[in-house]
Amino acid sequence: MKNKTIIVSNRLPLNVFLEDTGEVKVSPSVGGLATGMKSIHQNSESLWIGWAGIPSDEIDESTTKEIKNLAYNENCISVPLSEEEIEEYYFGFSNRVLWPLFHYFMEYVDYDENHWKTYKKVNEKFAETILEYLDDGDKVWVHDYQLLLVPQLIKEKRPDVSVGFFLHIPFPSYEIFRTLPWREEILEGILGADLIGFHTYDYERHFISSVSRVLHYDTNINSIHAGSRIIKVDSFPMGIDYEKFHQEAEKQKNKNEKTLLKTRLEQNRALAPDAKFILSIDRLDYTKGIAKRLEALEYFLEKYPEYNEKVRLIMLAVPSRENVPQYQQLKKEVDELVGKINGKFSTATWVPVWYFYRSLPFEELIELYTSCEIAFLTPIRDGMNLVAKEYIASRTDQTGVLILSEMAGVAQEMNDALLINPNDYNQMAEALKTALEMPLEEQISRNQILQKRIKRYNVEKWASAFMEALNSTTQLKEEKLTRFLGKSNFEKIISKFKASQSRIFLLDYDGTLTAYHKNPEKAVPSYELYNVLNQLIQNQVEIIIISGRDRAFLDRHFGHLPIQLVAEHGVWIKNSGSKWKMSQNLQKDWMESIRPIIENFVDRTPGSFLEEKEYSLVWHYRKVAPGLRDIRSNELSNVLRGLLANSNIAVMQGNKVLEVKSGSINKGNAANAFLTRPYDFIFTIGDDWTDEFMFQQVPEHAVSVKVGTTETDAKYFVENQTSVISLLKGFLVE
Ligand code: GDG
Repeated sequence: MKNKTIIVSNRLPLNVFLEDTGEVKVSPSVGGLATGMKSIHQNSESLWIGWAGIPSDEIDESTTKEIKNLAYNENCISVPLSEEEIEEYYFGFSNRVLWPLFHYFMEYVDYDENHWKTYKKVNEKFAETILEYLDDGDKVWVHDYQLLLVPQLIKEKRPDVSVGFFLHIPFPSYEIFRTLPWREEILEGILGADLIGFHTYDYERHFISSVSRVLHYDTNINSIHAGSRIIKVDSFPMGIDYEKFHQEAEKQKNKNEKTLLKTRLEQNRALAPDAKFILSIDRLDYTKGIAKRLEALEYFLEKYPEYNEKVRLIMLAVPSRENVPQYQQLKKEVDELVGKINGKFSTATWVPVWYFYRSLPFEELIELYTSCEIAFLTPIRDGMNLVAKEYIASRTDQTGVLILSEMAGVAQEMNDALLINPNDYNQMAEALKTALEMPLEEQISRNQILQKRIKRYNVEKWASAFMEALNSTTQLKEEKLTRFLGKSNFEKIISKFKASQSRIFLLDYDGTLTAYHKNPEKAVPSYELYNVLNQLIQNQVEIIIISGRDRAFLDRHFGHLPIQLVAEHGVWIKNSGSKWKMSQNLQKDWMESIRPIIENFVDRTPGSFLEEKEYSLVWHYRKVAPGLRDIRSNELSNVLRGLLANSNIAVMQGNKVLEVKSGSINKGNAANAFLTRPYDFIFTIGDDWTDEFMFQQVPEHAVSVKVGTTETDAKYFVENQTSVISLLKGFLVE
């Protein structure tokens, strides 16, 4: 059987109707997501998991079964949810916490511990259903803010499965996100995915910043290192089914029979042929800026009275989330504003706002798109805003002006629209005037550019780009798997170890034999570590600890053992029972001039400090705020490299440290100093950039192991520091 893709969203792409007779009717819905996924449905087997839209306690068992069967015919699996679950998971946590918070409406957020519990429970329910239908080799693509915990719930049970997650709404900045009481769980939930997609780079950036600040994971431009896993983060601006909109608009041009809406629109046009229609379409949602849009229109009509009777706002507000108090309040506010504006400006032959509070069939939606000379879309925040793309796609003659909020994700792709700040009435009023007066040639030239992009990067491209990116994370994983030092790779190594006569282990200390600690003095060896080192020694293993630490620290913790020590990356060497020796003649005079530069960075960078070793200076910046961390470490590294360009002093970037020291000193040279005898088993392990010198310089037959999953010259890798001791113990098994 072909591998399948499991698509998961809160709602199934189905309309389920219960007839008065009790008969159930199911028809596929034609929303943007369903269209986008069509190609994935067709190219591979696919299953869609979600709620069918009817609370399970409102229907009897046989109806539930019937819905299930009918949904299955459409390749859909329905997750039954009770009225209470919908109330608390969907209207509660999703739409009274996540939706307002992620759209920066903090004052609307209503935390309720029970709603959170139900959110978790429903996410678990979704995950259980997915796991039930999941076969080896399947991929899972989870959608949107109602299901943030699902990726992790899948990954925990099935780490082998590739999971993608796409967020359709904005991801807010860290300063907003950090206020969420369950911020860690939410982030960990999303991070169960191998690929996380957003509409824009800004949302991606905000997400990565929250992960690094809340969870302290290492992050890169578009990847996150969470323990052993590398998670890809990227932006995929969602497109529309361009041809569907364009063709319907084209079809309507040549059609004789008209809908009532179209007839009325034309009659109005005939009454005032030079008046223009301004379109506004959204779900009635406080994020869409509907009230401010009306106020901007009022301001415009006052400021430019010559446009009275020359414009009409046709406003379609689709009922949405009527159970949530803020939506009821907004409905009232909009009703009142429309009444106020119409009352204030209407004449015997003209009403400035035509207001529809309902949803329209697709055909009429297109009629609105094609009949209105201007689209006035002014969300306060919007993940993307597909209406903007649909309006442009429907303008077959390429006329029309799009006024668009710069706060909508779509604005980043639509520079040729008139971009406005939805909080600036004056700018919005001026944009209306510009739009009303814009020459046709300019409208056409702007729309040509817009159409070209929307046509090319349509919803199918969006879905396939996401799936391709998810597939490439899978390939990456497979490639990595061959170098992972798991059971099978270790078996090969241990047989060589057992057969060997002379054995040497070159071990890094921080991040390898012990975990990092905010205070380096507290990163001390555990009892377990001493134990395993002692046993290795008894097994005729020669042990060398090669560290960046100073002599005193290594003496304090390892001086009593019959092992050899290397301090300061190779400046000092100590054979067991002897004194410390310098590995070569080193200069110190450069330190005088470099010290004040680093001290200056310490003063300017809270959380950083300078460690002075005998022959090196180390700037530690682990505790510096992420973001500032990268800026300052790059800056200092550039300054120092510039100053030291013609000397043999090198600047080395370690794990959250910058070390300045003699260029000929590195762990590779230090390791080689011990490899004078022909050892038949050489083992070396380290976690850091500085350990790469060892991996590069040890002989070909050596077993080199990197701790962590970043790029390395080592032959193998283990997931993290916690697996190192058990790896070493593996050599002790008889
Ligand atoms: C979320 C994010 C993001 C509207 N009225 C009617 C109707 N519609 C259709 C439109 C459009 C869709 O609904 C609305 O999509 P938007 O993107 O504008 O907004 P949200 O519903 O808030 O969607 C948003 C989106 O997810 C996708 O990721 O862009 O930012 O908030 O397709 O055509 N369709 C019909 N009758 C109507 O009356 N038939």
